[in-house]
Amino acid sequence: MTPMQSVEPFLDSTALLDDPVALRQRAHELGYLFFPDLLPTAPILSVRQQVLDICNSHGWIERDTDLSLGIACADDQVIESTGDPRWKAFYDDAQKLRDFHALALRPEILAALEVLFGESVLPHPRNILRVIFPRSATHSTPPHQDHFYIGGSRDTWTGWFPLGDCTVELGSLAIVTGSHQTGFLDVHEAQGAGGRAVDVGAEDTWAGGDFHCGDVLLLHSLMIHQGRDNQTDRLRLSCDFRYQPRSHTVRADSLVPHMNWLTWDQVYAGWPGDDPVRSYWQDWELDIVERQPR
Ligand SMILES: O=C(O)CCC(=O)C(=O)O
Repeated sequence: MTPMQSVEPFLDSTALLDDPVALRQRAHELGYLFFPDLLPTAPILSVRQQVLDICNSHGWIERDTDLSLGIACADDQVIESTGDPRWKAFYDDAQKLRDFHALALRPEILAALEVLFGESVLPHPRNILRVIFPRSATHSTPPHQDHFYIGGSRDTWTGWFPLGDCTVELGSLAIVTGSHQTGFLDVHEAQGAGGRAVDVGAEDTWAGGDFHCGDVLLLHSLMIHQGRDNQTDRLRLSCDFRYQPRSHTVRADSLVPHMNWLTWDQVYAGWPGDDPVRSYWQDWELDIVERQPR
């Protein structure tokens, strides 16, 4: 984790949800919107339990412990960014969880984004789950801008929230307040999710803190942010969901399952045929562009 000299608490924007002009002004100034308790806890905790069940079936949970605590097995680690085949085996199972994908479509999140965008929302179906092992500090997500990975409209926003309570020690998310105004920055190779980082200034002011289950952080695609080190003995579970105004350009790879290891048919194989969470974007008129070689 890149050291952070000064970390302020997130500013609560809940009161602005009834005031589109003020909400957009806040989003423009800060590059993020924080909504404590935006989501009910029950659907989040249900997904948490389903993910932990999969973690357990892959041998990632310490024996004879309460599964709901997510205590990681003490003598092993599986890290997404290292190319460990055990990560792919786990992730293919997790991507098939219907309730995980349904979380990205929660009406509370879409309503907030509709106020922000002033138009209908395109939730990208490429939903991302992160499971961060303890003792993996060298692989904490480095400072980056999501636009590098998402492309398409710069007015794309990420919804980040943990599956359960997430203290700073468990490794919550931190952001450089206002950094979206610096534009799209050069990247260099780095360890951790994504494998690329941007430089941050030693004097930059960060925002961060503990997350309670149900808190949601929305951040602009140019906002610099990083994962904090997991200093506990537990797995840190979190979601990254992406959203953009529906009339804006979207890159084709934002519409396929994250990592592109599975097809939608494979993801949906065990879901009811008429489930509204399946292929919900297929009949929308979208401006889709192909990814250009870097
Ligand atoms: O959860 C994390 O550690 C960081 C995730 C993130 O920043 C991202 O996927 O863009």
